[in-house]
Amino acid sequence: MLRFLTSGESHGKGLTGIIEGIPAGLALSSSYIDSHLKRRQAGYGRGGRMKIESDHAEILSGVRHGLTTGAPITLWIENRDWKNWQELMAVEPVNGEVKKVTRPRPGHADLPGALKYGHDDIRNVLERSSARETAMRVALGAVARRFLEEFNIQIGSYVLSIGGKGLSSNDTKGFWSQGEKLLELSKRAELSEVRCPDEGATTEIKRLIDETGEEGNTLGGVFEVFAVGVPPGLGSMIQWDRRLNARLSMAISSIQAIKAVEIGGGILMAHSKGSQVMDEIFYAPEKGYFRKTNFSGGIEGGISNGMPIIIRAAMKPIPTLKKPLRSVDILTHESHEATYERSDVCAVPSASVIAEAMVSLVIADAFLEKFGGDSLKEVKANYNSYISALRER
Ligand code: EPS
Repeated sequence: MLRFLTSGESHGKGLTGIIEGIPAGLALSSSYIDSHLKRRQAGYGRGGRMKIESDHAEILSGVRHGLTTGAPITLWIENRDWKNWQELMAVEPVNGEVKKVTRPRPGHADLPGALKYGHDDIRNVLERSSARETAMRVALGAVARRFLEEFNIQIGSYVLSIGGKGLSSNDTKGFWSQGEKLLELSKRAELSEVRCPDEGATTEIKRLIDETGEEGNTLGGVFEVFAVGVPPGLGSMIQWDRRLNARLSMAISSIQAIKAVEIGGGILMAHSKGSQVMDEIFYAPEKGYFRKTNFSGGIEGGISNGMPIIIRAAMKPIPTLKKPLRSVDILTHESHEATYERSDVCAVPSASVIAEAMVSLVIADAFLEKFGGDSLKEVKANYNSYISALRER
């Protein structure tokens, strides 16, 4: 129902995104999108690039007089750094030799990308594999989020740990069934430089980031992302690719450097007995069916069950190391240290904001599949009729 594409290189002129399927009549402004772009750019441990960029999304189509028209929405984010890369990244052929990147970074797309596309200059790979692209994902995700807000669906996140320091899912599992508590954790995370809701953990993590940066090393970490207010009935058990958990896992796992995704209790459930982690079902006339725990993470049989959706993801350390690892030059096959230009020590806080964007896009897509319509008014009518029918069940 909702399709989107991004394009653009890390040090090219900028990033373009197109999203199609957002109904007509939704209020949308670039300042709203920019507020989420700003959240992605924050985070202790980012490198010099973030001091150069100050992301702004220009809306090029699909919005007129502040409201969506139903047409594809095109967004544009300029790369401020492009001015320093104009010759290296020129579209037209340039005179003279351009310095090639030939020493792939272990853990990066560099080598497999160069082999796959037949490049002898790894720049042709790294420019697109770069996480710069996620600026556009966050912009497109903000459009989806704006749509979901109309239905009181709220998406948030918080970092649990970085480099093994901080919190674990044991500290948050008691909150998974309580939407208000999750929103509170996410609000607290906004105040932390590493998006961790715990002050002590924030201090400890910042210290670790400093020490690791001094060593020329990098860090990964774990975050949780959630959606509160999702009605029961999104996704389906009838086909593998319609299962909501599968769609969310793919979306999160597509974020650069993400190596694991868990839904709700995830791996913890594999170490427990059934009676400990199946969320027992209760009913109260004023709120319908409900659970007191949420190990299923709001999804059973690939379908949302009305409880908060909880996802945990693990990001590996950034593969660009100031103190480079051993590699092989792809032109000479000689052993060399991997290339290093500039990088971040840690980008886990940004990754949690990017995951919010991906969750917004997937949930908006599943929502439109269930309640689809060409105008916001039509979607609202479909949604309201389903919700009233649910109350009678
Ligand atoms: C990135 C490397 C760094 C990051 C960049 C992602 O950029 P540079 O090579 O220009 O120093 O800062 O992230 C962003 C530009 C961004 O907007 O998040 C990489 O290799 O993935």
